[in-house]
Amino acid sequence: MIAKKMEEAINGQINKEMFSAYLYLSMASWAEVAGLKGITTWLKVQYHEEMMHAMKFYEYIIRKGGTVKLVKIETPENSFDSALSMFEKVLTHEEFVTKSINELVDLAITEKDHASKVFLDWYVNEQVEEEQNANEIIQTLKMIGENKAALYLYDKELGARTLTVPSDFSLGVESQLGAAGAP
Ligand code: OFO
Repeated sequence: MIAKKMEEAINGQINKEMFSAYLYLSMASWAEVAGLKGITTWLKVQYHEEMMHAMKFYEYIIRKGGTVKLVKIETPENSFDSALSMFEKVLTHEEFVTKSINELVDLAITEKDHASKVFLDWYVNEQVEEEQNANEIIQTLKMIGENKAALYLYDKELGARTLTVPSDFSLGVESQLGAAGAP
């Protein structure tokens, strides 16, 4: 059984992960209209990753005999000044998510909920990667500056990102991730 406090906190995190998916899909639509095809692909992959993050939490609550409670998702921003300012917002958002994951870990520790602590470790590691990805893209976009040819090439490079998580979660994300060999 999962403690009520932890169940509530994880339900809150499901909403944050789904908002992340919503935000990245919104950013993808802006990039698509701006002609940044590679960045669009990168963000759509990120959208799917965020849905996977939400579904991992969903399945954890169910496995622990808890109740999933979905609430309204906030409206994401849909207009950005440039690719650089958009990725700066990605980083700010991921820092916010990291803080939220850390708070869940703190709760697991104070509640002596070892199962949740072990489960949350996956997200702690994932957040290191999320922030690193955003940071690297920001650094590169800063170097590119106003150089349109360089932006064209970098956009192509970002478009090589492929989806390594399932987009159909109906069979349960853990089993599909196992089959796909993903973390
Ligand atoms: Fe779920 O890691 Fe990004 O938000």
